[in-house]
Amino acid sequence: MVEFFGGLIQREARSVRRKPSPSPAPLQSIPPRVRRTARSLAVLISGSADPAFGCVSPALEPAETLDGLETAPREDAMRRKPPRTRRWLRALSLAALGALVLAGIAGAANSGSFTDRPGDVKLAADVTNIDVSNDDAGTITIGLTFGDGGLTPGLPGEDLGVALDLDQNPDTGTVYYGTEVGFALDFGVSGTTLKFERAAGSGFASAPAPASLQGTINGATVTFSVKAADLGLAPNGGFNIVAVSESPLAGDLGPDFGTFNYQLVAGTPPPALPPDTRAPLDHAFASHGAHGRVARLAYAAQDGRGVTADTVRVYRRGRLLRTIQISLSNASPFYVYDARWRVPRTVRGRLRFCVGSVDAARNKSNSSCAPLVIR
Ligand SMILES: [Ca+2]
Ligand SMILES: [Ca+2]
Ligand SMILES: [Ca+2]
Repeated sequence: MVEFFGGLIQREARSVRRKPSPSPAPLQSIPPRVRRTARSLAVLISGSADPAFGCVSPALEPAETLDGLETAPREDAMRRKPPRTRRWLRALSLAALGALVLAGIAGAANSGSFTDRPGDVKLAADVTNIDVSNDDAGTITIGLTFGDGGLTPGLPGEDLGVALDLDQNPDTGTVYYGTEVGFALDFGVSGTTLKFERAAGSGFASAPAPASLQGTINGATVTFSVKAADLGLAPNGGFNIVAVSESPLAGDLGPDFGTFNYQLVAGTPPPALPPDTRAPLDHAFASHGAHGRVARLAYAAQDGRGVTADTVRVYRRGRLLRTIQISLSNASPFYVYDARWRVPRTVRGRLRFCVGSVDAARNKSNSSCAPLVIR
């Protein structure tokens, strides 16, 4: 079992409608899929050998209230085809360039600023800015700034950090957008620790931290620094980054969907993606409901590129009771989603449901099944 960001945290069960992703354009018209917090990260872990980065609970927006969800006619929609629910570049300074020329090495300096919406989470530290820079000595600095709307950063139980896709390939590394390493400050009751993890299979495993890795918190800013070479990055390399803020109750990702790209040398384009040959990894989680009411069937569809179409099937003994299909749309590998099913009044007892997905390249996932108890 593997943990990340302080490990397995019992989470508050609540549902929100997933906000529409700002990208890519063809998916914008697809109604949002519904997600919810993991009831327990331990569930996610125990569902497979896949270690979890952590399930970040959703960011509530005013338009995404629970009440709105409950009254929305989700079931009818589901019956048909239900929804699941800048960097700026700084040119090399002349001084740095001169130093490089003199030293004869391919070093460089650059910086970039990325933003995440302020006010999109209440019960975790609210990621607002991710500032990345690197100097000509090969040190990368990552600053995370948190807004006023969420929890104070650094409270016990919080984990604040980043995951990096070091080869800029979402199809390698973990299912969490293809990240190869993650590091975070883990704020515990007995002190703060700097955690470091590497990809192990589709998830993360604790690993010795690079000697150069440092992490500090100062007010509303968490700052990490590490030598690019210690991460295996070439002097002209780059990476994709996602910031992760977790509390025992909720979480925030920056960006909310996908990753930001950063290049050590200004103006370098990220490498072209090879064809996607990696299938999504699905997990069904034990769920429950009541007859005559809408049951929420919890699952994760984890694809490195974060786009899946899902099929959820409900069985009683060997008999198929219902098939719920979710159109191809953004699916964050950090989230647990709900498929909603209005349970017929006559159905109760121990059922079972299974989930499987395909990604945009039609790679097919495993099938994962879990108990569904209807009272
Ligand atoms: Ca935010
Ligand atoms: Ca990767
Ligand atoms: Ca894939």
